[in-house]
Amino acid sequence: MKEREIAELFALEGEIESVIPYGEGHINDTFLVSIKNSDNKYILQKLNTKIFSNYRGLMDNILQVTQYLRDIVEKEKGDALRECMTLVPTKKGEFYYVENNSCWRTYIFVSDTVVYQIIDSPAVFENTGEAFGKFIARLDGFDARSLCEVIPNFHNTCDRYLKFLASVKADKASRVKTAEKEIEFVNQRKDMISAIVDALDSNEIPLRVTHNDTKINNVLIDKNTKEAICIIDLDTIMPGSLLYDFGDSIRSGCNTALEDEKDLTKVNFDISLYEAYCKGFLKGIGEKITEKEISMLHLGAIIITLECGIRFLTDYLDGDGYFKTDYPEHNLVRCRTQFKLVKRMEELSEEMIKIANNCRI
Ligand code: ADP
Ligand code: GN1
Ligand code: MG
Repeated sequence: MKEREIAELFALEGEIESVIPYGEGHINDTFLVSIKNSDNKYILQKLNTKIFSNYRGLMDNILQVTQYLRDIVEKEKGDALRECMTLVPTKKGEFYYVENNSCWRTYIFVSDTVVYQIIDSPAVFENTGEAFGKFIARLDGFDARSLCEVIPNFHNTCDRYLKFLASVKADKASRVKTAEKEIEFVNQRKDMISAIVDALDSNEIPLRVTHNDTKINNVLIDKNTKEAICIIDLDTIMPGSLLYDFGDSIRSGCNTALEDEKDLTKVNFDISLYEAYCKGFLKGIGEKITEKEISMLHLGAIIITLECGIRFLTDYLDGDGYFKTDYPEHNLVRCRTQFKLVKRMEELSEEMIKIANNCRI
């Protein structure tokens, strides 16, 4: 069935006008559904079931978490339809539709919002930090054991490194010779790769319910107030470390260029944006963060950026089966931007530590 016919299966209010591709995600297929003579809109998504093979567990996680957050927002007299993702059931009353191993779902579209691919204002980034900090704080009381691990070892940087080494060895797509510098960059950093995994294993930092994909285009910003009102892309919510959540927003938001910018002179790390995000994040999470976590925030940013670069590089070496690509070197280009950011953050790490300390409340 085509996406329009799929959209017809959901309990939408009104008659469908159009269903068009939407967004810039690397994994799922997203469509905007417009309704005739109405401002109502919906987001229809086809999950990538090759990546999310346990899509039933994934949808169950989302249902539980969105319900939990909705209750909190309602208690705080907020506007749950704008501040929480709302799944629309099918006409048969199910929250997703499965056909030929494809899984489709529909959310209410939150209108009058924008997403940023590049952050151009510290105020917006501070608001983004506050929203993600609050997200983790709100889920502090949620029982992590009731969530399934959607992608096992998703942010296990050690495991990502081992998979990378295996891909280098296999050289499936005969691309190793075109990425020697990048491979060397990773190997030079093998000693820092385990820092977060070790801290979790030794209980120095807590395992929490985290988002795990906190890049800047996964938060909706109110067009008028510029507040970060709704956190989206909930597919990877599962137990994890807040250091990765903090770090992934920094990786994407402090980059002065796009993730796939070919001209590396345009790729820089904006430390004033780092400060803005720290301020917002620490305000949003309040007293739920531990001292140890604060002392490791800069490491969260460096390690997730390295991890993301390793993932792009591994996918390049494997022949591009995971991330959507537009041309053969796309993943290598993405990997290079990440490694440039890692290098800049390493140079700035003392300053990053000071900033986090000064921003504590
Ligand atoms: P992906 O997993 O592929 O990144 P997302 O769930 O992040 O997919 O959605 C892709 C884009 O669709 C987002 O960046 C955002 O622009 C838009 N979007 C998703 N959900 C909503 C929503 N409920 N309201 C408004 N826009 C949305
Ligand atoms: C993917 O779906 P999207 O585009 O928000 C990926 C993230 C990466 C990101 C890099 C499930 O996120 O882990 O950090 O690309 N999501 C998954 O841009 O692998
Ligand atoms: Mg997304």
